[in-house]
Amino acid sequence: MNLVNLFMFFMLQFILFLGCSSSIDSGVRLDIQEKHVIMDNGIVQVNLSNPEGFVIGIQYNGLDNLLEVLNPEFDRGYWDIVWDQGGKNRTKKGAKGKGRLDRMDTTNLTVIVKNEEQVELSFTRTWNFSLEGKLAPLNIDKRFIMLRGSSGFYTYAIYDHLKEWPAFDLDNTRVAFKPRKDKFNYMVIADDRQRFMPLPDDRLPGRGQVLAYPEAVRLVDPIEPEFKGEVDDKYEYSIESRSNYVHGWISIHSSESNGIWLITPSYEFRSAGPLKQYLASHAGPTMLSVFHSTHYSGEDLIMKFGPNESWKKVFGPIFIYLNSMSDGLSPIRLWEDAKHQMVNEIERWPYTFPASKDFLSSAQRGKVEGRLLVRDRYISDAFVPVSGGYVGLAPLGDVGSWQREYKGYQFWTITDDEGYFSIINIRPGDYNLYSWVTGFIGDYQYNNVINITSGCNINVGELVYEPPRDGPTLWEIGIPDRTAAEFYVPDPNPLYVNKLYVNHTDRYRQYGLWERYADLYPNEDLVYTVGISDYKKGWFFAQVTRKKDNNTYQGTTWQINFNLNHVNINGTYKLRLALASVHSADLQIRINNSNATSPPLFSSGIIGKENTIARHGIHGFYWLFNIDVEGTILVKGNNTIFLTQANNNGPFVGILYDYIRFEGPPDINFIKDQN
Ligand SMILES: *[C@@H]1O[C@H](CO)[C@@H](O)[C@H](O)[C@H]1NC(C)=O
Ligand SMILES: *[C@@H]1O[C@H](CO)[C@@H](O)[C@H](O)[C@H]1NC(C)=O
Ligand SMILES: *[C@@H]1O[C@H](CO)[C@@H](O)[C@H](O)[C@H]1NC(C)=O
Ligand SMILES: *[C@@H]1O[C@H](CO)[C@@H](O)[C@H](O)[C@H]1NC(C)=O
Ligand SMILES: *[C@@H]1O[C@H](CO)[C@@H](O)[C@H](O)[C@H]1NC(C)=O
Ligand SMILES: *[C@@H]1O[C@H](CO)[C@@H](O)[C@H](O)[C@H]1NC(C)=O
Ligand SMILES: *[C@@H]1O[C@H](CO)[C@@H](O)[C@H](O)[C@H]1NC(C)=O
Ligand SMILES: *[C@@H]1O[C@H](CO)[C@@H](O)[C@H](O)[C@H]1NC(C)=O
Ligand SMILES: *[C@@H]1O[C@H](CO)[C@@H](O)[C@H](O)[C@H]1NC(C)=O
Ligand SMILES: *[C@@H]1O[C@H](CO)[C@@H](O)[C@H](O)[C@H]1NC(C)=O
Ligand SMILES: *[C@@H]1O[C@H](CO)[C@@H](O)[C@H](O)[C@H]1NC(C)=O
Ligand SMILES: CC(=O)N[C@H]1CO[C@H](CO)[C@@H](O)[C@@H]1O
Repeated sequence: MNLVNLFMFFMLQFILFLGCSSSIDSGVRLDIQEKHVIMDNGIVQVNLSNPEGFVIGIQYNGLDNLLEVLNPEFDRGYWDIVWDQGGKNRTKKGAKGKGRLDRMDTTNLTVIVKNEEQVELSFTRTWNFSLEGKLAPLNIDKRFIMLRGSSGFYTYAIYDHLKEWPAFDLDNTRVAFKPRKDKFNYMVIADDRQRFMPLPDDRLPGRGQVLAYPEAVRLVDPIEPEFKGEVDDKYEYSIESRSNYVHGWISIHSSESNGIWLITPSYEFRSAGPLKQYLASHAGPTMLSVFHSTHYSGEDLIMKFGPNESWKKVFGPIFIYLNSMSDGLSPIRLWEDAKHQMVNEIERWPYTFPASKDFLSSAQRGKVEGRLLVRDRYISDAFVPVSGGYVGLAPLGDVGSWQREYKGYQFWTITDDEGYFSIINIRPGDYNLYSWVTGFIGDYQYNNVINITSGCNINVGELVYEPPRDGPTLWEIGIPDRTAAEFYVPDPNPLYVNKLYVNHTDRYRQYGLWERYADLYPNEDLVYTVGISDYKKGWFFAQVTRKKDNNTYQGTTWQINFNLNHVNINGTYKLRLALASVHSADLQIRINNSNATSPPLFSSGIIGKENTIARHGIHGFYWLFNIDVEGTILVKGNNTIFLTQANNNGPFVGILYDYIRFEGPPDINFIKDQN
């Protein structure tokens, strides 16, 4: 770095610093009016409606309001739930029924903390039986916190369902912010996922043309001509929980830039573990912190509460962070600054300042540590330390149940190079310990229940994961990594491009790839020959239906050809099918039998409601099928496995494979040699 660059660097740091806290530090002030309440620390001023608890204004850096002033006050910054009555009383059936949207407007404001260092407000509403069928049977407590010298504010909420209250379903819950569209034009959700965004107006009839579903719009006459011809679809911007710590918007105009960011320092309160995908930011401009949803999952993730079931959960706190720059240089530095702030917030987790007794401090939480080894005897007899494996505590359940779990909290970490892990800040309670390891199939679960108490430090010692395995690998297709990303992902139809994902590692996020299968395989289905085909090119990432001219769809049958030099007719072979996602798929497997109406060796029945294909996901839920193949149906020489996806009900039906393995019969000599 030469001197000029060094000087520029310090100038930028200085300007950023100025932008964040240039005002006089006068502590936090609170001004309660009849219809609204203002929290103000001299840096940020937040205006909330009283008593509904909507964020109606964020004043910052000389801007009167960062939120969309054209929207009604309830549609700028708010918590919401989508819910329905439980069991037979549900009015909208299934994942397609949207439930009822409730913006969680509250009826009572209480000042919890008020001093120069901190203000904490509580907006509550209390349920009783006179509200049955009208409001979700929940007591709601929405909190807003402002700290001295802080360039932003926090929000969290406590949902409480009492035991004697009626059954109900909770489909979705989140916090939403709508920054103003005349300012915020550049969206950042990751280092390699950021772009100038179209306006909401561009999506309207005349400017936008709705594609296969309303969320996907082709921009035919956008206000900014540079977006013409692109597809805008919020699902192209979803993020896995494990990567969803900060995202937001920058206003890039002339010399002045502001950033507004959602920082989520922990995903302990989000449903369904590290791999669950959530919406984040998208055209609007919209900025969401989603805690629970059915996206990429379906009905299994409708939260269901039965009669006589009590439940209480704390969502958040999350931090709404604001930053600014006035030097006219690269505004992308606001993203770098937001990431620094994210690191600060993660380091301070669990926060010390929230006043609710339901949010637990670090001292009230416990710790689990140990070491994870993997042993797959047909690869190596050794106990191999797992590097980069996910280890987590989640409520009690079966193997792999964490991916469908939503009522409790989950605490995950990643093993180091030697396999050691340490999970800190776990809320007291009973948990199972779960894990999965990239490169190996299946799920690990520790035998014992782990009882976390305040201040506990439990060492579970060395845990050994022995993945499902009966015999040596005869052949395999793909990588066991719970995604279909390693397979062939086609280029999009030139009519449906999002320029962000051209030449991008996430090329699967393009719209309409499901139609590319029929372009590549107009009549004959995919045939894969072991030893000759390359799965990176020869295995289409999704087994989708094929559209015919008359707007009907066909199921498809893929073939895997493989050669056996000898067959043990007395032995049992094993076909392992790991799936990365399914949607209304009916998978039938036949071996050396091309008659698609004859009884299959294996049939899944119709499974999955994940809607991953339409949502441009590369995975949904993880599925593993282990199928016995008797040696008597195999032949020396060429054999064929027929994979039929029989359901032809529309374009979004199908299967994303993760990994396929064919194992020989257990090798007696092999086992003897090893022991
Ligand atoms: C807060 O919002 C209300 C309603 O829009 C408005 O009347 C009031 O002036 C705002 N207060 C401040 C300090 O911006
Ligand atoms: C509002 O909250 C305060 C403090 O908790 C309580 O005294 C008051 O009764 C509540 N009012 C209503 C209408 O619930
Ligand atoms: C039940 O809730 C309604 C609406 O908030 C309220 O008007 C009513 O007073 C409540 N009834 C009781 C018994 O608390
Ligand atoms: C359905 O609603 C009725 C009337 O409110 C109630 O008595 C019944 O318990 C509810 N059933 C379920 C399954 O929640
Ligand atoms: C709910 O609790 C009541 C009272 O304890 C009991 O009579 C009823 O059977 C319970 N219902 C269910 C579905 O457990
Ligand atoms: C876990 O510990 C708590 C507190 O000591 C206790 O109440 C609970 O019964 C324990 N659970 C189990 C399964 O041991
Ligand atoms: C994509 O990458 C190729 C090869 O690196 C390059 O030739 C092409 O111009 C790139 N396309 C775009 C749109 O960036
Ligand atoms: C659609 O066309 C296919 C042949 O491409 C034919 O088998 C099928 O019967 C047709 N379906 C309808 C509903 O016309
Ligand atoms: C299969 O089992 C039969 C009866 O036990 C035996 O006679 C035959 O040798 C076995 N064949 C092979 C290939 O192991
Ligand atoms: C296919 O299997 C069905 C059901 O087993 C049978 O009725 C039919 O004759 C078979 N077709 C052929 C060509 O073998
Ligand atoms: C077996 O399959 C291979 C690869 O597809 C092919 O080259 C060979 O001709 C086949 N042999 C027989 C006997 O069909
Ligand atoms: C013994 C047997 O049925 N072999 C069949 C295995 O599958 C291939 C492909 O359908 C057939 O050609 C073989 O005859």
